[in-house]
Amino acid sequence: MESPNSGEEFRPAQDQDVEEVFLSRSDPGRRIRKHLQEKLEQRRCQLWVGLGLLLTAAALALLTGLLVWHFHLRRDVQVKKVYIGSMGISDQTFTAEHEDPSSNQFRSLADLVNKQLKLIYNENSVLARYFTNSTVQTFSPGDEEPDGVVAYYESEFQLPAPQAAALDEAIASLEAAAGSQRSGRLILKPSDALSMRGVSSAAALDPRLTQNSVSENKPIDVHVSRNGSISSPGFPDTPYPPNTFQRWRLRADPRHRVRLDFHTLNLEDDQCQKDFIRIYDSLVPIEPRLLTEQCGYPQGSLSFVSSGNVMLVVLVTNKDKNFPGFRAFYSQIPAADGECGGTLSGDRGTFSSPLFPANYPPKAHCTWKIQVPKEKFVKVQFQKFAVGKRGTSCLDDYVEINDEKLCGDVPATAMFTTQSNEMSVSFKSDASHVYQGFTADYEAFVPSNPCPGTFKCSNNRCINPTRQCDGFNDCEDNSDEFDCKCDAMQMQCKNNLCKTKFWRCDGIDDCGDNSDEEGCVQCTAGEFSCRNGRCISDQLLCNGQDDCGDGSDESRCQKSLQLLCSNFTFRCRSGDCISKLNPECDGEEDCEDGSDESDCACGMQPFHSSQIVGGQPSREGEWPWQASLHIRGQGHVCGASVLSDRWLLTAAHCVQDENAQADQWLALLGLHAQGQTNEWTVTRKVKRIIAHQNYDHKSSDNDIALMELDSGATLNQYIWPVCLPSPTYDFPAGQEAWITGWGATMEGGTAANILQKAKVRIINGTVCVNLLQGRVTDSMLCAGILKGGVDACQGDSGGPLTVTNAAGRFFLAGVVSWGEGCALRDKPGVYTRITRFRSWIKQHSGV
Ligand code: 4AZ
Repeated sequence: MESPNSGEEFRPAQDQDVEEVFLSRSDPGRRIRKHLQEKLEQRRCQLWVGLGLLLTAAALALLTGLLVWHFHLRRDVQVKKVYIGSMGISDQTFTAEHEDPSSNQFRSLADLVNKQLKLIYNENSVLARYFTNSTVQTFSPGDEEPDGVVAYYESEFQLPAPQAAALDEAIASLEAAAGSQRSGRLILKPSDALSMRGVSSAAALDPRLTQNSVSENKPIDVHVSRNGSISSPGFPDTPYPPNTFQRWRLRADPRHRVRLDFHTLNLEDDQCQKDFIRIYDSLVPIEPRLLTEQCGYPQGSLSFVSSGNVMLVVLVTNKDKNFPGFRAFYSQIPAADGECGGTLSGDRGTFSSPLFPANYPPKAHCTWKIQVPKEKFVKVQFQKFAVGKRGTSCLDDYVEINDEKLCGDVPATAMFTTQSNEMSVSFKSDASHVYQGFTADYEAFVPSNPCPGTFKCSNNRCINPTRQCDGFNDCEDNSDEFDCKCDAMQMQCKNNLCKTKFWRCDGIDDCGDNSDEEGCVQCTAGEFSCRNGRCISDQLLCNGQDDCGDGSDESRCQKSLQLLCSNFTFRCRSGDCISKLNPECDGEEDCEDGSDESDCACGMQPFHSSQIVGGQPSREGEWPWQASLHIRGQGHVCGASVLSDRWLLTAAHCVQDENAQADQWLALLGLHAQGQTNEWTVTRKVKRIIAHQNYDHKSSDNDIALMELDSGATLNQYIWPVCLPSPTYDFPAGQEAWITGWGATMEGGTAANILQKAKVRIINGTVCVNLLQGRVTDSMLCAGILKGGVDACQGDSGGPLTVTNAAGRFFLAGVVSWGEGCALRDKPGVYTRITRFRSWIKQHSGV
C-alpha cells in the first residue's frame, strides 16, 4: 500500500512538474495543499484501476477454471455400467456341474465365455476402451440344437459419464451384428434368442433389487423336468422374512417350456414398491424379458409359461409388513403345446390364445383361418379378452381381426362379422409382459337371416325371443327392450323401457334413468326422508340435533351424535347410543368408551390391504371364515361361518332330524378344495349343536344354528372369524354382497370341488315378498341377481352372505337358507337375517 510520505514525491513526472512550477509561483502554501490533494486524487484513481484489474483477473481465472473443469476434469467423472446378456454355446453339453460355480466345468466354460466376450468387445473401439470385466452368472441347457449350453453373464464397463450414450449405441450395434455371426471363427456365438436383447438392456438389475438393505440369498436352481413346487421362505408356517432377495432359476429340458402355476400368492399390497415377485423369460433379470410383476393378492390368472426352456422368479421384500408369501407348482410342457392357430371349419366353434386360461407365452404368433360353408358369413365374439395393455396403440400384444388391432379389454358385447365365408384372426405377443389372452366363439350365419328362430339384437347377438321386452337387458345393448309395449305387470320408465312393477321404489335404479325411483318418498324437493318415514328440511342434516327423531339425519355425518337409544342407533358398551350408521369396526372411534372399535379381530381377508351358481373359484384363504360341515361317511353337506376359535354359525335346517347328533358331524376349517386337506386345514369334531328353538321347518323361519367345536382351532390367515353386525346394522337394498360355498354349480347339479364365490345384491324386502309370494318373513333377507344366473344352491346352505364395510371388513349379513330353485329369474335367494339374531348368538355362544 502506498503511504502519503513515501519516496514517490521524488518520482519524475512531467505533467505534474509543470503544474507544480506554475502553482509554486503564486502561493507556496496553497501549492503544497494543492499538491497533496492531487496526490490523493491520483492514488484513488490508481486504487480503482487496480481493483478493476483484480476483478477482471479473478473473473478470467474463474472462467478458465470452469472451462478446464468442463473440458478436462468433467470428462473424468467415471460411471459404471453393467449389461446382462446370454450366449449360446454349440460345442458343449450341459451337465449338472454347469450349475455349480465352484466346479471345474463351470470355471473352465466361464473362462471361455469371458475370453470370447473380450474378443467380441475388442472388435469395437468403444467397447474395447471401456470394458473392465465379465462374470458368468449361470448356465442352462440350450433350447434348440446346436446350442448345447447357454451362458448368462454380466459385463461391466467403466467410462466417462458423457460416453454413456456411445456405449449404449455400441452395445446395440453388437446386437445387430449378433444375428449374422457364425461360429466358424468363434468358438462361441451369441444366441439369437436371448443374448442380444439381453445385451441391449441398459441395467443389470431393477434399482429396487440393489438397495443396500436387501441382501441376496444364494439363487435356487430347479429342474422342472420333474414336477414340484417353489415357495417363499417360511411358507406356509410363517410369513416371509424381511429384506429378502431370492432368485429361483428354473430350467426345462431342450425343446420344452417352463410352466409355473401359482397356488397361493399373498404379498404386501403396495403397488409393488416394497414387496414383489418378478418373473422373467430368461435366467437373468433383464427388463425386456420381464413377463410379469405381482404383489398384493392378485385376481387374474397366475399361470405362466416361458418362450424358451428357462424362467427366473425373483422375490424381493423390504423391512416391514411381512405376508404369507407364495407357493407355485412348476412343470415342463413340450414346446409344441404352446402352438396355435390353424384352419377352423364347420358352422361354429371356439378358439383361444395359446395355453388359455393360463397366461399366453411371450413371442407367440398365431393365425386362425375360419372357413364356413360358401353361402354363409362369419361372426366372432370374445367370451374373455385380456391381451396386452389398453392405451398402448396395440404395439406390444394384439389380436388382429378384420384389419383392426385389438388390445386391452374388449367389451363382451362386441361382435365381429365378415361379408364373406372366410375370416382371418391373428394373435401376436411380444417378448415381455404376458396376460391371460382370449377365448372366442365363431359362428356361420345366413346373411339374409342372421338369427334363425331367435331375436337379433342391434349388436348382432341372437337371443331367445321370449326374452324380448321382459324388462331384462338380455342383448347387453338393451335392444331387446326397445319399442316394447309394457304389460300389466310392468311400469313404463321415462326412457320408455318397461320394467317389472315390483322394482319400483326398491332403492335400485332399474330403468337406467332412475325414473323407477322417483316420487317414492312423500318428502318434497329440499327435504330429507328420515328412516322412520318423517320428512325434514335438508338444512337440518348434520346440524348436531336429532331432527328426525330416529337420528337418521345425523347418521352419516362427520361427528356422531349421542341420542336416545332406538332401532336406528348403535349402542356403545357404556349404554350410550350414537347416531352414526354402522359405526362398528370402521376404523373411527365413535363411542366415548371406544367400544365400537373393540372386538374387531374379524372380517379381514388375510393381509389384503386389495355351490354357487354363476360364481367363480375363489383363491386359497380368500374366505377364511368359510367352513365346510361334513357328515361322517357322506362328506360335505352344508357350509358354516367361523365366529371364533370354537364357534361356528350355520342353518338350522342343516342340523335337523337325523342330522341333529353332534357326533356325526365334522367341521373343516381353512379348507379350499373338498377332498384336499393341506397343512392349514383344521378338522374338528362337533361338541354341541344349538339350533334355534323357534326354527320352523315349514316356513324356514329362524333358520339358524350354532355349532361348538370339541377344541379350539388356532386362528391364522386361513381361519379367521367374520364380523357380526349389531342389531341396528343396516344392509340397504342394492348393496353388493358375497356368497361363498361348495354347493351345486347348477340346479340339481353336483357340488363344487373348489370353494366358489359370487357377487349378488341385497334385494328390497317388499320386492322380495312380492317375488316369492309372501313366504319371506322379517327374519329373512333376500339377495341375488334378479336377471338370474347367480345364486346359492344346494350344498351352500348354512354358509355366509357377507358385506364389506367402509374399512373393508366383512360383516355377516345372512346365512344361506332357502330359495325357489337356483339362479332363476326373479327368484332371489333367501337368507337368515343375522341382525335379528345377534343377541341370540351372544346368549348361546358368548360371541
Ligand atoms: C338348498 O337346497 C338351497 N337358491 C339353498 C339355497 C337356495 C336354494 C336351495 C337359494 O340348500
